[in-house]
Amino acid sequence: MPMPHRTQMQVIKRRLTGKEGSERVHELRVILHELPGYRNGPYADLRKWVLEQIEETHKRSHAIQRDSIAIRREGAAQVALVGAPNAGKSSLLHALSHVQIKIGDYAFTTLRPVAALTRIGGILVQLVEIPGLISGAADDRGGGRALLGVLRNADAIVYCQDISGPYHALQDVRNEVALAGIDLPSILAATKMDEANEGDLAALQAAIPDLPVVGVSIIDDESLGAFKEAVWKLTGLIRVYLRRNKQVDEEPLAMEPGSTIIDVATKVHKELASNFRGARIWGPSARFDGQQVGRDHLVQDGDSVEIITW
Ligand SMILES: Nc1nc2c(ncn2[C@@H]2O[C@H](COP(=O)(O)OP(=O)(O)OP(=O)(O)O)[C@@H](O)[C@H]2O)c(=O)[nH]1
Ligand SMILES: [Mg+2]
Repeated sequence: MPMPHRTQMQVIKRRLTGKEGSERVHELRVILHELPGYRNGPYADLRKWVLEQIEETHKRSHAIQRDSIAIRREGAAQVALVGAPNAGKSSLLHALSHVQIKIGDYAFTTLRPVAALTRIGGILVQLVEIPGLISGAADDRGGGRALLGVLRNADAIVYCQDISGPYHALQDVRNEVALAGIDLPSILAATKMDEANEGDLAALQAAIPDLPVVGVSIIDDESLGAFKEAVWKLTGLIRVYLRRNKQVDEEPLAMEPGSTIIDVATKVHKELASNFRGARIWGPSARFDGQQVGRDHLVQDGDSVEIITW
């Protein structure tokens, strides 16, 4: 004999307290399964109520998702590609990673942020295309608030501008980013450079003097390489290569700016740091190859380090 339906309702509500989204839907389905399957009467009403709750929970979680889009952070840094529709953001993302993404010769081909990993000098950096930032985005036009929310979490911005296109759309986008109070290290990628005329790049730099401009074309590998290096510089991170048994590791470590030798040792292994006796260094921060340095020596991008232990 099932318990009285009024008590049952209380029990159900208690079971649902604090549960939202898929967790709530799961619990509701379990409840539905447990309820006696009467077609009429209070238990039928209860079943109906549970079914409605499932529906409503779905609706609610979709509404929440529309307002905030989550991009899972991966890699050593997250760099956003931002620009007017059709500027070539997806094309860059595609050229620099293995992501399958729609590319179209029209505005708003991409509707939601898309993330992809690219390897720069052995370190993975996450690129995120932020599409559809239009005038009024900061006031949530075109779902702009959620898009700006993703942008706010990035470490840096690459603005994209079609080298042959008008500049005003980019100015609109920058305006929205400024209105949203987002201020991140930024550069400007002049895209589709294979279609540029002489003087275009200089004209763009003159029109937008506050952002360093780097030209890029997806059909020119050299320009893609230079673009990646510019993205790396933008992250501010430092690549440090370890030397072990006279061999230099192929994969560098990504260190925060201001890191010292002991930070490098700690990143490799806590034990290496606690047994630290000294280090030898090669590269930009070394006065000469193999210079002996102490734990507080500041490393620079491109250094290689041999840690000496007790
Ligand atoms: N010639 C040339 N065309 C390019 C280059 N990069 C992109 N395009 C073209 O520019 C158009 C737009 O490219 P997308 O990558 O879809 O642009 P998007 O900025 O992602 O556009 P939305 O997602 O609509 O905001 C497509 O027709 C691409 O083929 C390039 O380096 N050279
Ligand atoms: Mg796109």
